[in-house]
Amino acid sequence: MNASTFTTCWLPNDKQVPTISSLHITLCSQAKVLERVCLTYLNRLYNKIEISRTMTSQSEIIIGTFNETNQECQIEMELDGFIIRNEQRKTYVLSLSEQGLLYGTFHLIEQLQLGSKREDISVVQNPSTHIRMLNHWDNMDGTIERGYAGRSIFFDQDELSYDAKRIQQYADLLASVGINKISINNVNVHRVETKLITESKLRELKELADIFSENYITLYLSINYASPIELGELQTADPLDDEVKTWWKQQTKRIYQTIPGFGGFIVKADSEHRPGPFTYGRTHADGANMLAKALAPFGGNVFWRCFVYDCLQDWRDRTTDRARAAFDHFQKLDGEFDDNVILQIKNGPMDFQVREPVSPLIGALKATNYVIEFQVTQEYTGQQIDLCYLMPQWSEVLAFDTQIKGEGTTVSDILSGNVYPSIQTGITAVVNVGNDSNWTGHEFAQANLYGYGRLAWNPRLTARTIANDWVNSTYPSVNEEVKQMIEKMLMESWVVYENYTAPLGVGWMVKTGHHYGPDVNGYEYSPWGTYHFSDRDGIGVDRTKSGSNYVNQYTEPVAEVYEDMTTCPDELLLFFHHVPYTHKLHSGKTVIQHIYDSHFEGVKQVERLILAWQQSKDELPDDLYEHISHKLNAQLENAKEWRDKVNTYYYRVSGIHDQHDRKIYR
Ligand code: GCW
Repeated sequence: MNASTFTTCWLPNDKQVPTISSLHITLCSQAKVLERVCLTYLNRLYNKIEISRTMTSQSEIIIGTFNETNQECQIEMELDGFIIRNEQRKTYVLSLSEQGLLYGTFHLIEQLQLGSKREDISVVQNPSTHIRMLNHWDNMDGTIERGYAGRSIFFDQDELSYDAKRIQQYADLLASVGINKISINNVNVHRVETKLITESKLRELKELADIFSENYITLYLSINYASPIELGELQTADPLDDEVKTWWKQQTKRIYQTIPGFGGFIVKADSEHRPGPFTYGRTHADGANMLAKALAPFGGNVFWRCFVYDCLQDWRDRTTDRARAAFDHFQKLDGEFDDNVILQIKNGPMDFQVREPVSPLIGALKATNYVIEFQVTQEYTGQQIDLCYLMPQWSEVLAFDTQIKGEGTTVSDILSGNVYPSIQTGITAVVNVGNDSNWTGHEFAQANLYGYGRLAWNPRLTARTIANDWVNSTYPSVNEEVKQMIEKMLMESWVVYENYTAPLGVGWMVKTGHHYGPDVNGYEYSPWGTYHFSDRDGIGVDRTKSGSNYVNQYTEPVAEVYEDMTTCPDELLLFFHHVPYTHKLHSGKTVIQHIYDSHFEGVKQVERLILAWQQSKDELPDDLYEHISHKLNAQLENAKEWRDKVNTYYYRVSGIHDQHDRKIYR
């Protein structure tokens, strides 16, 4: 891997021509990272950078904590928040901590990159969430589970193998949007990866941990719940067994001896064939707390995933509903978890589909720490071949009103720790990065990585603001009109993707295994609990009182809204109800006509994206033009395949003609 073969994404790059003459920076803070960041990125915006350690009459930018700069902090600040203020032609970047100074410095760089005048920059920012994390699903053989951007940037051939320079740049990208925690290996911890917590591997990991920690990003590892057995040291992994407890305590102590700033463990237990406490008749609280107690003396945390469901379900069994599983397993354990256990809850009750309701577990846990888990990697949303900008989806999730404490109890309020104030909360996500030169496979998928960080920091930012900032920082030299076109492409893309894939919240219909492209009945008779129950009369899953009663996991009046077909939002209708094809939506269309219309429209929309892109050819760098054209053409093929398979399937089962008599294969 060659250090010069990757791009800097939204940070100023070395091709950029400096437009501003010179800049005098005074670094009152000793943090070495600040000097490096200024020299690397401000250097690309200014012809000449001078750095001094003490304030002089020349100082234009002064970076330091309130104490170091003798500036007053008049408002309440989070430790990692920052202030940028101008006084007598000097710009101060201020914080209570070095970490906050790094975020403030990156913010200043971004504002300058976006064209703001230094003297006009004035902000106070505090993050809404404490935990802003990324999870890699990288395997040590270099592959990435659900990765669509090349191979791992951390591992190869069962070894740790990375380009330190690239990792440093990655850490810069992440810190520039406020990410503060990272786990580097797949939650499915296989044989080789189980050894990551052993001594020789830990020594190798130390250097990697140091690169991240320079940017205030804490390193975590996914662990195998059955490690004591798999590493050949014990016969059991029973969390209540004294030998097991001692084993984990010793193992953890060794980890901290080698990597003092280690963050802790991510655990996927009793999920999709992974081992867990159920084997021993113990609860998930028993399992998580046992690990938490080993980590507690060192300040470490356990992220314990709630993606626990029966993946060996009999499709004939209509009493089991996978959507119920996380709530059924974890809600009853509320209050039983140690303080350093953080449950990790997927945003929806199923699995990162293009459209799902918000997981009812969010808000229902009142005395437990938790994070929501998003999927930046586009497993079910186009695999970084199809364009799908996910900020509109996540903003909707974060703004969802759970009504748990009356009207106005949004998901983001809960995750900010404002609803149950004493608990540690936040956001995590499965990342979309690999060793492709543009990091994310589809270059526009960088916007999902960037946007994830921005949204985790401030869930109230709009998807449009984030898209606008990303486009402007990433393509500073592209003309305004084209920038607006790219922004528009991003903003439409989620709905476009939804239009040509599974309709009205029913989900799945993907090819099995790799999950790209359509197979309407691919999962219909499988053990995975992912069905749409289409027959000649209708489609959808009855999750109301007359069905699985999943709706009852929501608080009133949310439950009632979903229970009642007349109030259930169209886009989630088939998630909650089984309806006849002739059922009329709020939009006035029948379900079957909606299926036809949205699938024809989805393909048209992709064609329009291609046309707009082609019309901008002259204004775009050749390599970017080619790269995106190639992706869009592949997306069009995929969209057509979805359109034709879904339309034909539903024409055949329903026998109902398209009102507009368009081409549906018989
Ligand atoms: O969506 C499913 C994926 C699995 C993944 C699992 C999980 C890491 O298909 O590949 O395993 O979710 O979240 O654990």
